[in-house]
Formats: sequence, structure tokens, C-alpha cells
Amino acid sequence: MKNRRDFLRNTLGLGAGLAAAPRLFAAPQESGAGMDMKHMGHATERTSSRILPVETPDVPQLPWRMDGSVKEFNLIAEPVKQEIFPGRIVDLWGYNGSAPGPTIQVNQGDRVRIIVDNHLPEATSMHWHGFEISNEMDGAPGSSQDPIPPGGRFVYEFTLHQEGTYFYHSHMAMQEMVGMIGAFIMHPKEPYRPRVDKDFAIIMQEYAILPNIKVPNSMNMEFNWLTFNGKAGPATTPLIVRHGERVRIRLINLGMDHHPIHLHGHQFVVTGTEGGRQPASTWGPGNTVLVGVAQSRDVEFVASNPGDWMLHCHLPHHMMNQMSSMVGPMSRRNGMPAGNDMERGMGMLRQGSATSEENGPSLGRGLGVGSTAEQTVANSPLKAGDPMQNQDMPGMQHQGMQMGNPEVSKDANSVPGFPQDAFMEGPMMAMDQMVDKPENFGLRPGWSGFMAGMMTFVRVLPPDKYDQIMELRKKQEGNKPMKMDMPGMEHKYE
Ligand SMILES: [Cu+2]
Repeated sequence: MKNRRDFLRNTLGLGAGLAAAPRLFAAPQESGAGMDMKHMGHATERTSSRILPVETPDVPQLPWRMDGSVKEFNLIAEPVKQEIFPGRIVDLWGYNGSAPGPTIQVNQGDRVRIIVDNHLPEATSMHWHGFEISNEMDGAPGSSQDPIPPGGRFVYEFTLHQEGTYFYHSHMAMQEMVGMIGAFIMHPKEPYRPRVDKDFAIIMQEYAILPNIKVPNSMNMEFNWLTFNGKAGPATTPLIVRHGERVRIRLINLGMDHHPIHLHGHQFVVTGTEGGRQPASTWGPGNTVLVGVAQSRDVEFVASNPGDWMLHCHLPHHMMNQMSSMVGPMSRRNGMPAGNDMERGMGMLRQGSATSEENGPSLGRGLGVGSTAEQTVANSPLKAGDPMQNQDMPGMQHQGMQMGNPEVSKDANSVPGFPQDAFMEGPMMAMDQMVDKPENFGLRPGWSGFMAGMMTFVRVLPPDKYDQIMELRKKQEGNKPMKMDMPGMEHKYE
């Protein structure tokens, strides 16, 4: 974009009255790609106004049934097995078989009933984050209600007068840390202006999971698995948009860290928070938005720049998978502690220097309680001269990975600090085939080697490529039997 006026036209959709805009950059048509309400659920209300359902890639939508004028949902709090990365199936807690839990979408003004069943081995409580509802429906354990005992049920019912990107979560702190959150979208009575053609939501979560362990360490303060909608890159599913479309992405964060989410190739405006829509007068341009813990941020932009653009958390450690002192050639020592206690794991020292034998490379990398410093792990030392001679590096040979060689210079081992990224990401980490799906079609070969943690793509595609992917997606969905695991639920979001 050349100037401020272009920015306003492209990002704010203020096409009218400015210079004649090329068709692709014009504000989206009212007809848009929106779906009529009758495709989303019972055709009861507001068929005149078109509601664009929010897509949550990799996370299911929660169906509902109508009980008179009440929209009724079922949520089951339960342990789930979540494949956060090819072959990495972890034990999380979530809702209805998913962590994060399924996305709930309602309309402003709806009367909503949510039946929460607790299939966990301990008590839980469901909090409706930011909802302006009566106190006894707030889900604050102890103060607004008794916790829901294992095997118990609580029926929440309220009328929603708000609009925006909300979420639900367990109000038991440690349960939050093992997956228990879901998106709760309240569509406004009058659609937001300018209208968008695509509306996505991404929930950010983080887990500390030692290699070969399946249960996250919820006491830990540092994390080595970072997910968008329950998947770590490259297992995340790209957001597919057509060149010229106006796009909204709703970012939701529940964890221990704040995430600066950065989009390549475009400027966006922040149009909403966890409190709902913000007035357009507050929308300043940016390309990185800090999504703090317990916050949501809506960003909008016109996808005016074709290409496969990364969308990711910009904290370097959040762009990695399974980072741990046990894995990878983090050091040229023959042995180093597998993990440390909480304090050293967080980089706090009471005695010894940061480079001493006992602290060494595991300082600040510990995974806290549950890991042990006694278990030293040999990382094969790199051989001087030709780092690639060493083919017996642990963790290097994974089935399905494309075994390319990282590019390193001949004198790499003489350079202080080496290796940094040579073995953390790159061609030998690529697994294009393992994460193959319609949304990845046409990405550059080897792309997956550089995607990890909280990373995905916004793919801004010309019409033919866009249609091709939609066609592939349709074919894939056609092959899958429609799963209706909840009796009485007739409709699902597409
Ligand atoms: Cu982050």
C-alpha cells in the first residue's frame, strides 16, 4: 500500500468517496461469502440478515437444539486425547472430545441454555468469561455456585445482550492449564461494518510436556508445546482466503504467557477486544497485536497481497516444538541434566554460575517438577570440520520426515553459539506429507520444516487456486461420514 489513503481504503474498507479502487481492493460486497442462518442451525431468526459463521480450523463447532425459544447446548468436561502434532498424542482435559472445546456461536439477544456434565475425576466449574449475566450463572466456584462434582451436572441459562469474541473456561486454575477453554462467539444483531468475507477464530494454549511423557506439567512456568486451536505448527490448518477479501481473525489467549501475534504481508486494525467491538475511531494500523492472558483481540484486514503469509506468535520460544534440554544438540557436552527444579528451570540461581557443569545448558530450560536433573542425556558431540558426518544424533530420524541436510558452513563448529537454528528447524524437520491436507495444497516443498509452535498461514490465493483448494476440501469432507454423536442434534455448522 502506497499511502495512508490506500491503507484506509484497503484495511478499513472505506472505498467509497476515495479514489477509484481496483475491484480486488474494493470493500466486500454485502452478499459476501456469508451463510444464511438456516444453514447454521434452525431457521428461526433473522433470515433477513446474513450471519457469517466463524471458522475455527481444527476445532469442531458445538451443535444445538431449540427448546422453545431457548438455544440449548451440551458441554461435557472430560479427559481427551489430543494429537497436537503428528504422532504426538497427549492427555489433555477439554470438552466433548476436544481441547480447546468446541466453538459456540450464538446471536446477540439469544436465550441460551448450556448443560454442563462433568466427566472428570474431580470437581470443575464453568465460567463464562466476560458475560454480563446474573451472578449465580457466572460459574465462580464457591462464591456463585458449588463446584460441579465428578459425575455431576449444572445447567446454565442466560440471555445474552453482548456481542463479540468471548470464551468459556473451567474456573479451576490447573484445569485451565490442561486445555479447558473454548470460543464463544456472540454475533451482533446488526452485522459489523465493513462486512467481512472470512471470519476465523484461533485459541492459543501452551503446555509443558517432557519427551515421552503424555501429561502436561501444569505446575511448570515454561512451555515447550505451543498451540493454535490445539495444533502445533506445521499441524495447524492454514486460513484460506481469496485475494481481495476482507478477513477477520479473532485471537483468544488462555495460559501463562502473553502472545504477540504477527501477520506477514499486511497491516491490520484491531477492531475488538474481549469486551466486544471497538469504535472505528480507535482502529490504528499494525501488524502485531499483543494478546494478553484472558484477552481476546479481533483483527481485520483486506487480503490485498497474494501469497502464503505466516501468522504466528513472535516470541521465539513459541515458534518451536518440544523444546527441551533432552532433545537436540543444544550443547557439545557428552551429558547434561535432563531437567531442573523449578527455580533453575526458570533461570534463577542460588549458587554456581550459569555455565557451570551442574547448571550449564539446562539453565532456564528446565521443565520443572517431574523432570530430573539426575538423568543426564548424551547429545552426541558434533565433530569438528564436518558437522554432518555425525548421523547418529538422537531425535534426527523420524519416520515421515524428509531427511534433508541443514545447511551449515565448514567452519560452523568454530563459531561461538553454533548451533542455534541449524538443527532446530529446517529441511530435516520437514514433514509435508505427514501434515498433508487440502489447505496445504500448493505450498512450497519443504515448507513444514520451518513451521513450529504457534504458527500458521494466511493463504491469500488467486481465484483459481482458491477454488482448487475448496474443491479438494469438499472432496475430503465428502469422504468423511457425518459424525453425529449427540442425539437430538440435527444441525451442525458447515
Ligand atoms: Cu507466544
